Amino acid sequence: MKVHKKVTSVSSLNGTITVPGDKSISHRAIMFGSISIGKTIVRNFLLGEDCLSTIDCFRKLGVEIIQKEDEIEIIGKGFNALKEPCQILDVGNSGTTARLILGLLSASNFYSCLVGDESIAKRPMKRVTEPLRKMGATIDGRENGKFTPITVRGGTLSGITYPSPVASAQVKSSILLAGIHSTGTTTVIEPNKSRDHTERMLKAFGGNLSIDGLKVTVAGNQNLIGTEIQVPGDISSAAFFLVAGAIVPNSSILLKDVGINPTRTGIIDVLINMGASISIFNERVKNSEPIADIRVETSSLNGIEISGELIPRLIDEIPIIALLATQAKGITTIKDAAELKVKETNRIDTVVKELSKMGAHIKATDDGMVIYGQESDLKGTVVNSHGDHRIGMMLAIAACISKGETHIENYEAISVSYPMFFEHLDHIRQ
Ligand code: SPQ
Repeated sequence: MKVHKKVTSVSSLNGTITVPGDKSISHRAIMFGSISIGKTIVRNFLLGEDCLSTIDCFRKLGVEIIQKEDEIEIIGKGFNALKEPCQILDVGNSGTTARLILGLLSASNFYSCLVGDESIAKRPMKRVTEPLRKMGATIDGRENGKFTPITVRGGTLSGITYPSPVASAQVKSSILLAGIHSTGTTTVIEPNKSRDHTERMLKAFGGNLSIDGLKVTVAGNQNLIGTEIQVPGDISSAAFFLVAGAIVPNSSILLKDVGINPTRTGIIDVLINMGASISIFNERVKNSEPIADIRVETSSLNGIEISGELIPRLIDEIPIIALLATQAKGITTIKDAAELKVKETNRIDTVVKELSKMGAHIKATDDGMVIYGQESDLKGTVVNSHGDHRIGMMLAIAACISKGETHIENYEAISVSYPMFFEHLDHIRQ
């Protein structure tokens, strides 16, 4: 057997966890700090591999970034001080780094080349290279800019109005980051609302934008000012323990300081709609991002339909929601989620394949999956994350309610977003 992690069933999960900083916000804090003038301090930064790739890329662009554990200091000298990198920019496994940085590189006054790992090489980049070319960017890449490696010859861009075919925060953010360094105004119109951390952070760094429903507009040639950012706990990491608390018998878990931005809280809506015992309290706002403490207890659950505008609000939580649905009474249907096919893995295929190995009754559809809950008990076996952090964590929680031992191959992928995941699980397991 390859290197694997053994996880056995638990009798209950009890205790308090402070999940690590939000991945989306950590990436953006480095990027905004790097293009602003003055010092930026980022506290509770996520030290996951993806966000470390973002730091590495901006260091290669000449930005001074000092790391003291999870506090990051960025000495910003403004967008125009970014330098032509003499090395290739390697985004590792991070789609967010790749797509957002392409917006900035397109408006730069230099040449750059971007690569990533095997998974990144399969992820669609045309969704950003196409609108950036419309703004005037000179971009080349494998299959004419559809995939990495991608090269960019930066230059002067003009603002555009772009109706995005997908509800994607990465597409929206890439165009807005190019837009604030273009001439004229730039507008992105989404089919459904995706996470709005870029919009909130632009304001925190002194930038201007206007939001009208699904339409976001920024003025060109903006100068940003460094600031202090406190990163909230990542609700996408908390989701694994929210589900664990609901499905493991005799459990009660308190999750502290979790980001509850409404563009990310689809998982809470799903838990409530399925009948979970969950309470949200101590609500407050830091750096224009709302946070709260959340308690979840063992619950009796019912299957539901999950579709439409809810999907972008929980897209990264669908693997763990699929596990949740195996423990609910009746059928859960997930629709309108074809975007799952272009994540770190094809998450429709990997979720169905791995949960089926454990005995779940689950079927893939074109744009989601159907889960027949409570049809059989899950059993431990050899499963595989396929190099996808969210699949790895979902399988570890599945192992907690499965008979016997589960062996998770490629579990190391979890360090992309939650390096302390197994320590936190051990801390509350009984
Ligand atoms: O960064 P990456 O690899 O794309 O990470 C994922 C994840 O599961 O952590 C997606 F696979 O999150 C994306 C998310 O799905 C992070 C993100 C962001 O920070 O803007 C937005 C979402 O992607 P998209 O394509 O819908 O914009």
